[in-house]
Amino acid sequence: MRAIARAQPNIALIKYWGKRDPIRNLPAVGSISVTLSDLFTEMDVEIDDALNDDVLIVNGQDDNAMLARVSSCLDNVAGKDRSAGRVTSKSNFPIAAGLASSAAAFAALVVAADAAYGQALNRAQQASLAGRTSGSAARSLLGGFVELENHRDDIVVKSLLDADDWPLKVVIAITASGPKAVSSGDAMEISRKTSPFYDRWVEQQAADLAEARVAVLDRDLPKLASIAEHNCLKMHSVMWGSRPPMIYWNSATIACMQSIRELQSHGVAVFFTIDAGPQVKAICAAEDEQTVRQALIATTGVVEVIVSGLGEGAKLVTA
Ligand code: 2P0
Repeated sequence: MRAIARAQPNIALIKYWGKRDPIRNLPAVGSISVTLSDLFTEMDVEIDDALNDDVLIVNGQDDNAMLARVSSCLDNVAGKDRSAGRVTSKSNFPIAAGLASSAAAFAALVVAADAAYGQALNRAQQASLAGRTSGSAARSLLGGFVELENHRDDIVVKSLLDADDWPLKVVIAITASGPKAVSSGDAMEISRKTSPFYDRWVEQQAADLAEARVAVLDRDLPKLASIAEHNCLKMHSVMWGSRPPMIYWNSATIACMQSIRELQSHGVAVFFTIDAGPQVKAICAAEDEQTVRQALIATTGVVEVIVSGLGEGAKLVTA
């Protein structure tokens, strides 16, 4: 009747941007990500027959804005006839700031709800249900390097490499805190409906996925860097070409990209990726972590730097 699960956010190296079916939340494209180890969200789901409606508490406060998505996720796991649940969420990192907090939250929620409501789902079913609420959440069900494949009526997540097989570091430069102006889900739909670059983006994704998949399996950092930066900037070009345009960057975002270019020109194996927010994620070999961290801390406008290794998929903490 009560279960707690923990999940880590994931950072896409080949991005999910766009929905082919907004009702079932099926993505227009596949994606490849790394699951982090040091940032996490814990979801505590307690079934309570005394409650008339679900309750959501996020980091100690009632959260009515997210409640509808949480309830719909619980419905997906346990059916609409289920008892109401009290859901308590805690994260050790800023939420709604482009750090994939919804991915960690809904991955953990599905795993906790599955145990609390006694559904005994397998990992593939959990990933599919997490993806219905938040496309990127499906990837946090697995650890290390994960590919999300688009199948006819569903998504399928696969592990490409475990975290220990290629223990890269992710150095995250926080350039602004606070929630974003346009949610990723809304921004994707604006892109699909208005960006002249959207169709080309979707068309080219299979080739980007193939190139990145080989780079991951070969543990080839320069090759992965080249395709990941290309794919990231292409996604942002789709947003910039939308009406209204969506620009998630600030001046520090660009300064961080320049710092990373500078490191690359000195032979440091590092690359950047940026999601629907102003933060910059630098991915590098473990031995370059300190160099990359110092360069980003010294970059104008960077408020904080968080470093994470790669970690495991979502798991139950207690049942
Ligand atoms: C990604 N993002 O692949 C991309 C890159 C943001 C930029 O997946 O609408 O919050 O809930 O399915 O999962 C963020 O999207 O979107 C995202 P919904 P979600 O990580």
